[in-house]
Amino acid sequence: MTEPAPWWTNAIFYQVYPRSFADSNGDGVGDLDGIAAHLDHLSLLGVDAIWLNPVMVSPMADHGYDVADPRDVDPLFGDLGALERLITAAHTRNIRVTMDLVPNHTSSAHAWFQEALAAAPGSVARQRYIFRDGQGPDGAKPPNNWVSVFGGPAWTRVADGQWYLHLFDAEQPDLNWDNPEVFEDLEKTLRFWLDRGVDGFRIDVAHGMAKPPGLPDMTVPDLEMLTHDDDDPRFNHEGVHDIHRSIRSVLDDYPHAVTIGEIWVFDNEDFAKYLRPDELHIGFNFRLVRAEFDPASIRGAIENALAAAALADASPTWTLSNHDVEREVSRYGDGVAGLARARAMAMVMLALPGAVFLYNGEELGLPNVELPDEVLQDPVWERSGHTERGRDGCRVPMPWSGDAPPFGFSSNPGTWLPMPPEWSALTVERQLADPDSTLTFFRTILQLRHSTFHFAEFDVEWLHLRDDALAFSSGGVLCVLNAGRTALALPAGDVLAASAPLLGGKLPPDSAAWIATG
Ligand code: TEU
Repeated sequence: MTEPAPWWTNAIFYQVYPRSFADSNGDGVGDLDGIAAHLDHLSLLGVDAIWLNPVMVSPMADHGYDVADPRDVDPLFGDLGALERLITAAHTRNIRVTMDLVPNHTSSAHAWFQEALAAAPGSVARQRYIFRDGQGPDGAKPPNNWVSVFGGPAWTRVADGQWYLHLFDAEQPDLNWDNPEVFEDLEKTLRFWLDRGVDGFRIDVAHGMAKPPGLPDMTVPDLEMLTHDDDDPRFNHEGVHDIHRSIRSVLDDYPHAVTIGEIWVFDNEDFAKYLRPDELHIGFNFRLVRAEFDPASIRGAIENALAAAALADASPTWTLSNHDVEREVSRYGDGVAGLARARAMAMVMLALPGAVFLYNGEELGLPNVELPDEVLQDPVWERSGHTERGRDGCRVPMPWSGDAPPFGFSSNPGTWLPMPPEWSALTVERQLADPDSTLTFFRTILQLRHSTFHFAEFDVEWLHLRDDALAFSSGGVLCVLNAGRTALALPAGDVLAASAPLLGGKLPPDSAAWIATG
């Protein structure tokens, strides 16, 4: 008998950015009890799992990606009890809970880093991080020319003259993964959460961690920030695969749990290495996020993502947005066209075999928000010398109900990021009552994905209708996207759903439809 496919194979994951989902205690920041109180929303959507961004103890220099204690919950979000209640409540609804894990770096407030600062150069405490002497006669120049992903140098000098490496904020020192203590500690963290019932981890910067011996200079040190290039020596070093093998050896004790790598690697063979049978289960493929609203670009992204996963015999994954990228409504042009295209792309994504990741607010058609300078919080804003606005615009809290901010997100009008008054038209409450809303649309297509698609393999068959259209079938459904300027005649068949009303039986521009093929 063949083993049944693991639960995550074609699962719908819903990413909850805890700061922005729901605030239960009126401090203006979302929290764990807030999430637990809104599980109805997730049941209504019919999602299979939550991916929870970091909720561990953190000074929040990078909103939780700077972890000071990886085995406890930050009081801003609640406590361990609140997390356990959330896991139990989600499980009762058949929703699994996966958590973020941040193995590349810690917070500078972590006890290890504080110990390292107090210790002498060359000490055991310093060897948990990447401390080096500087260059030049007095060591006043950084050890190499690496830049931080958030802008500025990737090195910060400490009082005794040594420098430490941080690929992100200065408050996120990179761990030294050549030191066995680092994995020993991660193993404790993995078991700590798995023993509390979590169903797996999204692994932050899964292509980071290992650093090339000798830390050679970058050839393009002025790499535009927040871009990803496969020739970048800061990431995707061969040694990272041993780390993933060690992580997997622990996960194999918990066969219900999944590991999902955040892998900003674009070469298909390099990407597939992360998904070998003894490494990660699945990995984020970011090609669809990068694709233009253009049939050739979208098809290229899909074909490459399928090919990369197939090389490792792993499930493909699909995502259009997350807490790091501009929301797709805005990427596709904002306004009416941006929303129409985002809805159409949701149908493209949900017609594909593999695991799908939705980001909270995507189901409401939220656009990115242009925030005023004085409220920006992403470290990118400061570190880039105010040249990059950062990622706050895609992290504005969820509008739940009512006619004015904070729209039921909090009892406190001083939400951590301000909410636009015009979101009164986009609240969950308003959209639930409207049969034509984006939320109703998402409920329909998510339900159809569960009931109608029969994905046996990760096969996609392409059909050419018109140069400005995309058409493929998978799991017994044909998906047609019209990216052109004129209405498109649809192939014969039962139209199961469309992202916009058909015009005399034709598919309007900037929309998509699903047709039953058997
Ligand atoms: O992101 C890793 C990463 O490479 C990001 O720099 C990403 O490229 C950028 O945000 C633009 O898309 C992860 C987390 O998702 C991010 O939120 C953290 O800030 C970062 O790691 C550091 O932990």
